[in-house]
Amino acid sequence: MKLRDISSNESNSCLLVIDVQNDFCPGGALAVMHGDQVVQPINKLIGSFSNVVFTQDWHPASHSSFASSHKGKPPFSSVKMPYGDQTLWPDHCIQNSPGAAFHPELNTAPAQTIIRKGYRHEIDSYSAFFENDGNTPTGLEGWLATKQIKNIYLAGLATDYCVAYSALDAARLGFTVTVILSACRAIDLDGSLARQLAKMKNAGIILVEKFT
Ligand code: VGL
Ligand code: ZN
Repeated sequence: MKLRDISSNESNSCLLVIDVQNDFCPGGALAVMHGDQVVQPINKLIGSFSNVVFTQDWHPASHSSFASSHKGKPPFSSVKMPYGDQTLWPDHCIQNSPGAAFHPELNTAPAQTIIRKGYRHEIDSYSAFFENDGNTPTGLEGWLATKQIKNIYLAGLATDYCVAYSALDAARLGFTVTVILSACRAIDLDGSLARQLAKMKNAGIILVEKFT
């Protein structure tokens, strides 16, 4: 089957654009290499979908996922939280800060809803569906269900964190999931990109370079 045979502009498909925010782009607090290069491909993709949802990493100051909240712990080290291991990050995407804003060239107008995540002090949320305890819902599943959406296409930042966690949760929930890799960029911490790509493949997620 050719990829173009999958009709993305059908009402049962949704493009999920993950965390295309200033702090994940060059010059930002948690810059992903070439993170800004996803903007133009995503703007193009948006035109092919009749349903578009954005996510926004949205932390309070002193969030528990920030290394600065853990004395003696450097960024990119890890701590045990009640819900499991948590990587510690530089302070990023603080609510209402310029770093938390979407990239200025991202076409956000078509967004039907914007899911904010990581807004509770004690818990991080990589996935657009569940917080990092794997259990607390963001509400996105219900939104998609009431719209009768079955197919999810993902693009954004970062491939190996918020995109992968969202894709894996979507697959677990029974959606047909496609990740458009040319519209994603990765953090790649200690081999995380290869690990997460393998995990996604194993979960039956369709990984494509391009969407045409
Ligand atoms: C993300 C680390 C921390 C992401 C968010 O959007 O992939 N990564 N917060
Ligand atoms: Zn974050």
